[in-house]
Amino acid sequence: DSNDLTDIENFTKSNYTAPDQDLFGKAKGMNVIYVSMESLENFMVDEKLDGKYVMPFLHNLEKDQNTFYFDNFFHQVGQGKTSDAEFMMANSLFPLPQGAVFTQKASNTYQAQPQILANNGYTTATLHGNYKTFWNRDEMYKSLGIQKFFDANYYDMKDKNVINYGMKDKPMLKESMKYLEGLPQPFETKIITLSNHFPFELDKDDIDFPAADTSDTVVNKYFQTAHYMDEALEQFFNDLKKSGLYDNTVVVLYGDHYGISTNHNAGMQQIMGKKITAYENAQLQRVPLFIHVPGVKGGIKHTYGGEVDVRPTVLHLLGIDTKDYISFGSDLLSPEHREIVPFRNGDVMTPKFDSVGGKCYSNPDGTLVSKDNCSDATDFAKQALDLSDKVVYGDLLRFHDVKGFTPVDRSKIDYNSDQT
Ligand code: GP9
Ligand code: MN
Repeated sequence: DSNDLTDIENFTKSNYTAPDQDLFGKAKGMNVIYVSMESLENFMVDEKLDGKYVMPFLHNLEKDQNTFYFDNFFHQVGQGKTSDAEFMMANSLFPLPQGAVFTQKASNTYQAQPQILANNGYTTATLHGNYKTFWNRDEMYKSLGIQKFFDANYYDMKDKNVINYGMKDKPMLKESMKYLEGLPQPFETKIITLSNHFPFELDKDDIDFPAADTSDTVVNKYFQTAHYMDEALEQFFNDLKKSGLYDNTVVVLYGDHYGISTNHNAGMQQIMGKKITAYENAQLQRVPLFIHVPGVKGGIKHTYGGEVDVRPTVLHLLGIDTKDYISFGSDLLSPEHREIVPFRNGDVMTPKFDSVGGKCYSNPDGTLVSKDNCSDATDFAKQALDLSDKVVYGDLLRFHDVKGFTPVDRSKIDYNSDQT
C-alpha cells in the first residue's frame, strides 16, 4: 500500500548518492549499447592458458583510455539468470527470491531505463539470437518500454549459424550491424550474446583455442567458448568503428552471471590453485563490467558494486537526474558510492568484510571473524532486498509518479510487426 511506498522512498532517498560533477552529462545525447556477455566470470578477463590470454580483446580493453573497467563488480541474479540481470540493469530493482521476475511480474508498472530514455527522445531496442518468448521477454520488454525487439526471426538461423540456445555470437553480431545502423538516433539497445552458455559447445570450425586441462570437461570447454566470445566482441568493436557509431555511442559490456556452478568446484580448484570454499565461491561471483565512453578518460576502478548499480551510473553519464526514481543501486562513479553488494541469496560483499552463508569473513584474506563486523552490511542488504521485493510483489510503481515521466503505453508496442 502507500505506507509501504513511503518507507521505500525514505530508504532509497537516504541512500541516493550524488553524481560526480565532472562526469555528469559527459555522454549526453549519445547512443547506448549494452552487451550482455553470457556466463562470463571476471577471472577469465586476465586468465592465461599455455601463456596466452583466453580473452585478449577484453584484457586489453581494461587499459583502453576511454574505458572504465570495474574489477570488484558482482552479479546479483536469482533463478531468472540472464533475464534477472536485464531486469536490474533496466530498473535498479532486485530480481525475486524465487523464480524469474520476467515470468512472474511482466505486466507490472515499471519506470525502466528504456522508457526513461524514450521520454528523452531515444529509440529503444533489444537484439537477441533466440526466440522472443524465451524468458517471457516479449511480455516484460513491453513493460520496460523496449520499442523494438529483433529476435531470432531477424537472423539467418541456418544450421551453420546456430548452436545450443540460438545464433552464434560472430554471425549474430555481424548481422546486428544493419539493424543498429537502421535505428533512429539516439538509440539505446541491448545485445544479448549466447555462445558462452553452459555446456559450452562449439562446432569444430569455431574452435581456435585449446581447452583447459582439468579433470572437468565443462570447465575445460569454458575456455574455448569464452575465447570465441572475445573474438566476436573484437569483431563487433571493429564493425562499430567502421560504421562510425563508435564515436557517439556508450558501450556497456557486462557478464550476466556466473558460468561455472559449484557442481564443478573440483575443476575450478585446479584452475584457481586453491580450494573452492564457500568464501572463495562467493569471490567467483565477480563478473566484468566495462563502460566505454567516447572522449572521457576512463580507468580501472576497484569500487565494489553490482548489477543493480548500473542504471544510475549510466543515466548520470547521459546527464539524466535519477533523484526522483526509486533505485536500489547507486552510481558506481559517484565519490559517495556505497560499497555494499547484496546477493540475491542474502550473502553480502564489501571491501573489508563478506557475509557468506551466514558467516562473516574478513576480506580479502577470508579468515572467519565475529558476525558484528558484517552486521551493518547484512542489515542494509536485508532491508534493500525486502523493500525491493515489496515494490515488485505489490506492483507499487503504479502509485509512484515522477514529474516529467510518461509511463509506457504497452498497446503502442508490437513485436509482431516489422521491426526494421
Ligand atoms: C536465452 C539466454 C540464456 O535466451 O538469455 O539464458 P540463461 O539460461 O543464461 O538465463
Ligand atoms: Mn545467461
